[in-house]
Amino acid sequence: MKTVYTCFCTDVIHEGHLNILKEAQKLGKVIVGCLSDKVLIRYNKFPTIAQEDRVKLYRSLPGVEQVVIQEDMHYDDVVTLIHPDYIVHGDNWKNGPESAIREHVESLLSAYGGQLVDIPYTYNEDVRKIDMQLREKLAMPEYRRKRLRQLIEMTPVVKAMEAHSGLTGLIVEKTVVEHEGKLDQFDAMWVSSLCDSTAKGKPDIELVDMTSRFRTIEDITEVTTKPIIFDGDTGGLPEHFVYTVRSLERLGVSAVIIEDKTGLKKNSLFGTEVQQTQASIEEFSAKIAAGKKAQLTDDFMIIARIESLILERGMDDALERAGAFVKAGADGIMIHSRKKDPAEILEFCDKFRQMDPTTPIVVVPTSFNVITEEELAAHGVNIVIYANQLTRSAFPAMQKTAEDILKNHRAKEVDDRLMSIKDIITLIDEI
Ligand code: SPV
Ligand code: MG
Repeated sequence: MKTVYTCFCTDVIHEGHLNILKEAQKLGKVIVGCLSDKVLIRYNKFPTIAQEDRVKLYRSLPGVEQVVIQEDMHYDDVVTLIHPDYIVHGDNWKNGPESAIREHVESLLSAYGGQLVDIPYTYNEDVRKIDMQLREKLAMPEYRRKRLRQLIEMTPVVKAMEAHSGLTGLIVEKTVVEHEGKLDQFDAMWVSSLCDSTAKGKPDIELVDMTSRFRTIEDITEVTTKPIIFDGDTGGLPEHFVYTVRSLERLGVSAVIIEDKTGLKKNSLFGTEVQQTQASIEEFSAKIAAGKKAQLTDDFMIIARIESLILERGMDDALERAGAFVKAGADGIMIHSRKKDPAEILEFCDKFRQMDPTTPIVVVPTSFNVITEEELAAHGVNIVIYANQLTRSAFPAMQKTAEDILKNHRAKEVDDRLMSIKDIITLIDEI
């Protein structure tokens, strides 16, 4: 009896999966792989049911002899373990980033004469509906909100990218790359005060009011499913912050980061070039505690951002604040720096981890951009935020196009570097 292996990465079984199983059974005894949570989040959709429940689901399907967990995007381990005569998969992986995985499978099989069988992918109205229902489930506030905490548990480092509109949200949602044979994508979105304000042509001084900031969140949540970390600036008055917490929870936001500044807030990247005042430990701790008391769900996170390094108050002050803010109830600590050298960030992380091994650490490597996510994770960082790079890449491109049309009195010269109208209209999902 021949052995057939197929790997599933779905929470709902539809006609397409049953068809794959039916075809696989014709070839031999069928072993189904359940792609582990860790791999699923890098590769495909976020799981809406637990890994154990997916295993149970696959085991209950007709003709399935055995279910194994596939712990890597690539099939090396399962091939070594099972040595299947056939690997069966829907033929949709022939195109796009997943084709790199398929090529690797081909090379593994060819080493011992195994065979790859591509089954025509089933796509009909029922399958489309199931896909849409899964997406909708992921987009709902109760699912989206808890997803950041889940990700912190599931992945060594959560990667968040800035979004300030439906379109930038879609870029963060949909961008998947294949690099050196592995697929990757962003885990979460950062709704930056700098970029949200800049998109509205306003300075980053808490001038754009919360109603407007919530509108931005809604534009993003309408078209995406990934979790949101909201830049709450100073959080405002504690009496106002408690309402912000409730609104953010209701919108399905996973976390708010508030910074320990008081008075007129200016962007941190100005550092000491402008007048900025740090809140006292007592004042800021009281704000965190008020927010935590107001929060209704267990999922939501209030993350305290420490500005001591930005304002050149020293490492000891930063660490003292971190300890105090965690004591006040903060669910995470963001440490910021505007130095190019990541040394002070790493020193903070190492020292903080000695006193607190678990509270999540968040960093924003805009200035210290030489360091990689992996290096940061090795120093205990849990969340890396790319805070403004989409805005900063779009702005010069738009400015150059405007200048060139003015110079040429027509748009022909710029056309080659523009996205086609067809591409832009197909970027947006139709319901
Ligand atoms: C933002 O993106 O608005 C931030 C991060 O607060 S920073 O601009 O680095 O202060
Ligand atoms: Mg900000």
